Amino acid sequence: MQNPWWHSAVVYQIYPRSFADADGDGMGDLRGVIDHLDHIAGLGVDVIWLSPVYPSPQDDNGYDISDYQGIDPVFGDLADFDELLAGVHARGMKLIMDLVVNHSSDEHPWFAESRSSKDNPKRDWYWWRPAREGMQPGAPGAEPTNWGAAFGGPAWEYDPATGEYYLHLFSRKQPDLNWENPQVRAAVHAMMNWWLDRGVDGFRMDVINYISKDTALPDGPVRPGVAYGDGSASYMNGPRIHEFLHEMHTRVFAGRGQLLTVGEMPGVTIDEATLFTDPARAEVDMVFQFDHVWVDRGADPWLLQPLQLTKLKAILGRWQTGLAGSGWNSLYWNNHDQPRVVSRFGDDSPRYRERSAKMLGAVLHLHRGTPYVYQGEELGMTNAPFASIADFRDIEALGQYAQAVEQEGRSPEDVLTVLRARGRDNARTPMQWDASPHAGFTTGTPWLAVNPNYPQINAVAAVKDEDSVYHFYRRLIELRHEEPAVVYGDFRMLLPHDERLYAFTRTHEATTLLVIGNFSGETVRAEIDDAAAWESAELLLTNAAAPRGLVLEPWQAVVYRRV
Ligand code: TEU
Repeated sequence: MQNPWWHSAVVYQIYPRSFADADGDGMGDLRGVIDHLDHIAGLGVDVIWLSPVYPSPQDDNGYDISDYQGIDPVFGDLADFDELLAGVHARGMKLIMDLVVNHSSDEHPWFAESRSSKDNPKRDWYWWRPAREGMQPGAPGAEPTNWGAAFGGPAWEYDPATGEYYLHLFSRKQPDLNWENPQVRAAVHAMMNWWLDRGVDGFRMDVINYISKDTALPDGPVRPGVAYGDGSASYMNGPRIHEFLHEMHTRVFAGRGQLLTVGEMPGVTIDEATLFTDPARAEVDMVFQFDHVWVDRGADPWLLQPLQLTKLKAILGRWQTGLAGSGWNSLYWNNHDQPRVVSRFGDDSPRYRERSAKMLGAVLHLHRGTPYVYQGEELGMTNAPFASIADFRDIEALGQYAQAVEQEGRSPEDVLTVLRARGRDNARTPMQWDASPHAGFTTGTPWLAVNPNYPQINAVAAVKDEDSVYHFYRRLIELRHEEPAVVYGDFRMLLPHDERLYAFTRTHEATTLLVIGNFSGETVRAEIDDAAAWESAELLLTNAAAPRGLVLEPWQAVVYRRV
């Protein structure tokens, strides 16, 4: 079988709300994206993934959709969308859309019908349940299960009109769709086909491994100090998930060719991912796994864990080996849900910000899989200085803060410390285009404050400077397109017990690449086998002066090639 085109592709994610605001309302829009397409094309990426732009009450910044076949007026209209798609295609790139169908908005007409009465034909399109046996409907603790929602509070909302509860794994404005109902699946398939017919090139599928639930809906385990139970065993990789994804493939993707599908799958295991991405099973092309971004998450969610490099390497190494035979990895440090990687795993101080951002880029991009670049990552954008909870806008940060502080008695300072380090708004501060007010993102008032470091960190400065993070990412992407060993080389982890160096080789036919990243502020010698031969090999790429004798400067990355 011919290798799929996306094996050698790199994807760039746009979070439209924070990308570029052309009309001055403080929120990014499609015109802003159109205006900046050359910035993205200049990096050499192959695909753009657009976070949701559909009509939405914006309770979760567009991940709560009230019309799957339109564009929210905040972002523009379908004519703008068609112009954007044409602009992307004209530059030789593809565009994939976000598909958010585990849940809709509570303002979607489907849900309005569903909640209108118990015998409405769409009642069964969502998860409705009566109060817990023997409890007064609506009373505290009468929810059908003990599950907590991702954004704080219970996962069930009482609806007095019909005296029942509906399930929402995320906010109460994001009711879960009932995929058991074949009409729901058919409606989603029709909608997807409508977008593909319009010319889009695939989908990133939001929490797609949650769509199949154990219909018994049992209570989940409760951890000490936590207000609600964990229901995830009933919906992560649920009983019919493979059937639903294969059916979707058959009804939507089959015969279309040249698409890209990536399933976002919190809690997916390597064994499951092997099945999801086995081409012979026809489900999805690749998945986003979460093990490596949960590396610094401890048993207590409100205690900050420092990075343990050996653990990160063990996780990513396992995924490399696990999907080496069949299946395919996606590779990412950042997206709109994760803190900025240079602040998280690198050193965002002025001295080492650029160098560590490049090192992190090199390590990620030289793994086997399809790399994803999140807007601003190519500039080495950093976490934001949030002074207090009032500076956050994210429904997750606000909801979790309320539950932890008000219901669970956590100290506000502890919770804030974790939100500052890990909160999603770190990724959502506006894109830093230039040194003008609000970083050139908007002429109005931005919906979330621009990071005050924009006079130093911005796209104009980065594009001008040949040594910038931007140009380093451009070279990494170029290398993937030119060197088959980057795409297909077998992965071998070196120095698994080293807490400072991340080292591995990639071997394809006669070519071997050696990649070493120094995850520390110290100068470190890499004690690998065959060091002498590597020292005289071709140095393909580094982010500092060429090392002598495999001695790496703080945060240095080196890539050598031997043929
Ligand atoms: O995120 C899924 C998810 O698991 C999130 O809970 C995420 O891991 C967490 O917020 C990290 O702190 C997807 C979207 O990417 C996210 O933006 C949405 O809020 C969520 O689904 C609901 O649609």
